[in-house]
Amino acid sequence: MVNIATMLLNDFITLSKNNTSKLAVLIDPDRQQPEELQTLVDLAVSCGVGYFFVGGSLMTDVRFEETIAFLKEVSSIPVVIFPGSNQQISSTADGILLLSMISGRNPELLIGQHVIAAPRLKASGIECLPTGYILVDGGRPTTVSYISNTTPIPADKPDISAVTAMAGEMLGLKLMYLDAGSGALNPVSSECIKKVKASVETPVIVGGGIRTYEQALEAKNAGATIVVVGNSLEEDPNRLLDISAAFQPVVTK
Ligand code: 1GP
Repeated sequence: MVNIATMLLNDFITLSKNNTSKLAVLIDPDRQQPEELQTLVDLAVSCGVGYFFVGGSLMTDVRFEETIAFLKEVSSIPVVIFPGSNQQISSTADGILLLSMISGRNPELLIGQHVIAAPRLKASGIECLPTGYILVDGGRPTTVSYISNTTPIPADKPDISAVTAMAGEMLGLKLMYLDAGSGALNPVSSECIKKVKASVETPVIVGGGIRTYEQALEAKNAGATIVVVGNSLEEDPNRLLDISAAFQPVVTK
């Protein structure tokens, strides 16, 4: 039997090899109003969104499970956990980004939390997508920079992000996630995305501070395999109509 999480990883790899991209909508159950979730799902389905990412930094267990169950019930868009803590594990999801925060030097986020989570992860049966999580300075402190107690990589030092990703790949990580942090003032630059993409074979996920069609298109054109948008859609789900247009196939006559 092919495990769905393996299928996800293979999908990401295929997208990356073909230099194509998909949009992921990040849902933070603590910030998403339950009554608006159905609207967002309907929009996501009609806009061809590739993935739902579910996670957050300050999450209650009940809302987490409820949100994943709801998403699985009402759509066939794959649900991927983007965990903010070792408590955010659910076998109902299709996969989990097992994040090692390789931009930082906090041992808890490099390996400590993973050791705590490992027995639950194994018992849950969910397959893990080993991901190098690279936090890049987004112009202001974010929840993730504060909670993780790490220093983001300077935005104007893309070479540091690139060699960090290289080391992560050499350690066996299968995906790289370049994140400016939720609500960042400035998204990760296209120069940084290009350098990381050129330095590794892995798919590259990019998020943090992407609020517009132009920013999404820029990340996509720089080589992002998955572009993640969260905050902007919490403010106005209808922005998805505009942002998702960056991922529509180009029609040529
Ligand atoms: C944050 O990459 C995600 O970890 C998405 O960021 O909420 O700013 O879109 P936004």
